[in-house]
Amino acid sequence: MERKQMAHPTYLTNESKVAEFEARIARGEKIEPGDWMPDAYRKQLIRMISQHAHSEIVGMLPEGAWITRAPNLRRKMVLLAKVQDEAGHGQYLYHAAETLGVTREEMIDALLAGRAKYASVFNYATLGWADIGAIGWLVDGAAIMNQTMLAHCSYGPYSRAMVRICAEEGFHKKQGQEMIIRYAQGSPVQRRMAQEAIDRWWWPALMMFGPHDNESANTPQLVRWGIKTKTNDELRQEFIDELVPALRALDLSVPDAQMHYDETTGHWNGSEIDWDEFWRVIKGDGPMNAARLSARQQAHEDGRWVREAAEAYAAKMTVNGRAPAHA
Ligand code: FAQ
Repeated sequence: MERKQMAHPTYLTNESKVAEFEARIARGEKIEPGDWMPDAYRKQLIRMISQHAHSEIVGMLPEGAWITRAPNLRRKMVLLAKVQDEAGHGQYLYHAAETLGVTREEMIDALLAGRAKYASVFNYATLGWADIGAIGWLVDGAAIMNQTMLAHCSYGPYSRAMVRICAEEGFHKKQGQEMIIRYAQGSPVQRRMAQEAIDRWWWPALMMFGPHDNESANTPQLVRWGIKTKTNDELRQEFIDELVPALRALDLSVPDAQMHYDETTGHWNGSEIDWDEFWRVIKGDGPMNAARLSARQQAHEDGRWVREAAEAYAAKMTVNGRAPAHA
């Protein structure tokens, strides 16, 4: 389909450009990289997409720790494929952010210097094998809820990346759910493993959706510009309403004694998230923040020779105008 020409005559005032930009969003048109956009829209997208990319990359660490300890070949292959998928998601997202004018080096530097945020959930430890199942079902499940919404966002490259990522995340969630179902129906030890994993990951998964709407500084602008079409609390409630009955059907529980079904609203309601813990983890003081950052710094250092080799190869290509001959 032919896209609308977005070049703006220079006589247009900023307000009229914003009005036209917002009218495009209201008509459901996608904003594409070369199109005019308010600075704040560009900044919000760079912030969100780069944080999202970092989350995919750091998110490989808790699960990656179990690749060598997977209990059988099938589980090992599935886990390897999943972790590899997350690396791919990080790549799509860094590319999507680059279309907005930020460089990959700037984003990676911010992550490695500890200036960039990434999803708080990845600052918790995977203490048992069933945590791999709980991450798939709860963490990927929460990520999908948020990303299904983002697949409809107003920025073309981000929304298209989300379509692809959600298709893969769907399998991630299913493998985790299948694992927990198996263990819930298995031996008493397996049931205990599954319950302990749910207990560990329930609250961090709920925190993934971000602060309550009245504390969420970015939501009004993101909703106004069609980046978010649902709020943090709306998505968190959808997640709770899906997960609580599904876990109860397996005779598993969530670690919240207050969790109950409210007949009048038709929703499951529990107790309040520990917001002090949430902000502490985001500010760098979670159980695994230091370990995650140093693992990424080490990986970057270990990859230095690859970057240098690629640069040397590219420089030689530029000098000769053709690929260097292989000895
Ligand atoms: N963790 O004003 P709001 C995955 C920050 S992908 C850390 O409400 P907003 C795949 C927030 O950035 C998971 N920081 O912010 C996978 C803001 O800080 P800033 C990642 C958080 O943007 C699965 C401040 O708090 N998904 O899991 C968190 O409106 C398994 C105020 O918050 C995405 O990134 C948090 N939980 O809403 C991989 C999706 N919550 O920048 C491996 C895209 C809030 O102003 C294994 N992002 N903050 O200094 C989003 O949808 C949104 O950015 C939210 C936050 C919903 C995360």
